Amino acid sequence: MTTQTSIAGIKLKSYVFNASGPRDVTLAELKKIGESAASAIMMKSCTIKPRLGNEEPRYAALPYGSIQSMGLPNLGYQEYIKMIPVLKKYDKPVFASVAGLSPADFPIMVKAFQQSAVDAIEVNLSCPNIKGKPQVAYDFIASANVLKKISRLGKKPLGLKLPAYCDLAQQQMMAKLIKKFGIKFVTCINSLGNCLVIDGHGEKPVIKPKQGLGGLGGQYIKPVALANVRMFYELLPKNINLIGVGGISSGQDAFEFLLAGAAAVQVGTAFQERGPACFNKIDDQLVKILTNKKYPSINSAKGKLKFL
Ligand code: RRO
Repeated sequence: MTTQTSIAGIKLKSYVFNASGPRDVTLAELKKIGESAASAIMMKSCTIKPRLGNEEPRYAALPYGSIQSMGLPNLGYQEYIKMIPVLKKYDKPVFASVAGLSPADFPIMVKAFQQSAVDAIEVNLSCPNIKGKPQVAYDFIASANVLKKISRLGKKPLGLKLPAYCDLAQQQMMAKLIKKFGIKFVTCINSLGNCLVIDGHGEKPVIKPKQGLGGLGGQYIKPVALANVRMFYELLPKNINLIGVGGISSGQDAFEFLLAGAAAVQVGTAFQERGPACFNKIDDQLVKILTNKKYPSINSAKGKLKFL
């Protein structure tokens, strides 16, 4: 039994790969993902120019996850384009991730990746950690403006990395845009933005940027991520694939996302904390669950959540 799956027609040898963010900024880090059991290589969200990111400390591990305000540290999109031929040698799909600092940045980067050998492009509309810049996908007019600029620049599938929505009306608005602009996959969810973790002993936040506000990840946000996958599974046609991310650290977590309707999952905090061995471990555990439950494939269990 395998957990092979596909996203926007791109074949993946397993259900599990890395989320954009942790351990995927440099070529050396991306090569380690290539060597691992991750079924694809997702690159760090990039900007037009290289960025060092926010001030340290900007990441803290927590009992059930993490909080961070990295601030988009990356090498600039042109460096990632140069890496693609090297990364393609690992015989797995390579995903680019683009995060414009202004609406005009998105078409420049999407066009360049459309002309590269990358397999698909995840458009990040949900970075919570750029000072003075709101998460684009909470503003549906701004989102439509970006999607209009990027939807016809080439044939490679475009996906959206979305923030957590906590109201069905928001998911309905976004689903309309996804359908209108031909988006082929949707990744739910980015870290839960602008959370505050306080070290009561020191009477301070645990990270420095934005007075301690940062994106919460890991087990804390799994119910939010599952709900977003499920609602988009119900709102979108079945040929638009969902990728689940948020609190996946075991095969059981991955199985829950599969029941909710995810075609694949990405691992963020658990990859940061445990390193590349996590991919094989999570996928192996998922295989055991599917075998015990007599599901012969990913597709046979996808979306099969039962109701009380
Ligand atoms: O780099 C970051 O601070 C960051 C990004 Br771009 C993102 O999309 N989500 C996140 O939690 N951190």
